Amino acid sequence: MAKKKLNVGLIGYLFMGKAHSNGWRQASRFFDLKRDICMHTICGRNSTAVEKSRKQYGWDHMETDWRKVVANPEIDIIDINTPNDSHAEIAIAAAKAGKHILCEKPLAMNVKQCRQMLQAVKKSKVTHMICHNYRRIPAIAQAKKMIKEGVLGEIRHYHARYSQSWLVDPKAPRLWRMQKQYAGSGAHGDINAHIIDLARFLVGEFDEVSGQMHTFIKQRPLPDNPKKMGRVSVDDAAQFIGRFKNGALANLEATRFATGRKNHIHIEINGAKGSLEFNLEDMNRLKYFDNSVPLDRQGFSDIIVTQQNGVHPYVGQWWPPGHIIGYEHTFVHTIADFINAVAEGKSVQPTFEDGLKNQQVLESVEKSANTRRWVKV
Ligand code: SOE
Repeated sequence: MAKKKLNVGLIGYLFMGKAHSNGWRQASRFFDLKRDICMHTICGRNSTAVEKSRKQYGWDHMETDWRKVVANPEIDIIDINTPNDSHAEIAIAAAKAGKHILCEKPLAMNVKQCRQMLQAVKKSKVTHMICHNYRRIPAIAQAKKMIKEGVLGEIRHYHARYSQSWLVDPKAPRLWRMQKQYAGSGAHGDINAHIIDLARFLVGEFDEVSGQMHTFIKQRPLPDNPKKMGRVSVDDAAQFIGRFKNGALANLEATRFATGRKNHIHIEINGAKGSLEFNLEDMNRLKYFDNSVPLDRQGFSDIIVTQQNGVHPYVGQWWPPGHIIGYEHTFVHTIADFINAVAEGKSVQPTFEDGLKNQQVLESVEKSANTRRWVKV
């Protein structure tokens, strides 16, 4: 019997719209899905650009008004890839219309909006997921498995840095990501959000934080009129230390000014029995230090996370051992798990509750930076 198909409406067609379109296209080709996916409608404000994306990414229909996609009874799933200030409005309307929702990070502009979104999806009993795609990097999923098995013992340190350099050039235009009214925050909500999510995924919940946020370049050329300058109203970099509820210590930094680092996540987790190290620029490897190895042969082993038959997570669905995968595969993994959760009426992490908890950490750091004191999350 043919599997019931799920019609998807994608809101937002730029970078994340492209990454998610690839995910919707590839998921059924590499994973056993419990439902067929129909790439029904792609939506964005610029009709010429959206039509070009519709053709290129392979969507059946295009729309310029997200409200029409949400109101369309044919649509089962709404995938939100718009600037942060519209996430809440779209998600709450989609939940009220009974749509299952995948939403890009950060979930919303603030904790208040996150609570409203969570309340709406719980009331509608729809499946809800925030797209923290890095949880589904095979090496990260492998790290989670090893930590869960107790391989590291009691965790003492989570040290993570997410570093980019796309704003080092003062001539880089002032996009929506640099305007508080559209983005909520800068590097903090955009990329600290990712390493905060991985901290919660791999180590546990935050208890208290102390942070600082900084804007290096305070004026930038406007995108549509480079002769005019506009104020940058968000952080270029955000750092914080913290304590987890389980006693581990946290040290996180997100920056768009790490000259030379294009999209670099470095994570090191130190436990009583061993350590793990991960580098997104070398994302198929996981470094592992086993403290039980005799002293004369100790060292970080270099696990290439590409084994098949479930030995390593996700990666076996693609190619034989050693044939590595990339950034775009993490969206395919996320969407495959989301579709199967929708099909089974189950919850799939990270949920909007994870998005709310992430926002609580983000806001606590911002409060600490503004008051220059420790803040309980
Ligand atoms: C920009 O910093 C960005 O596109 C983030 O918004 C994404 O979440 C990250 O995966 C890549 O960089």
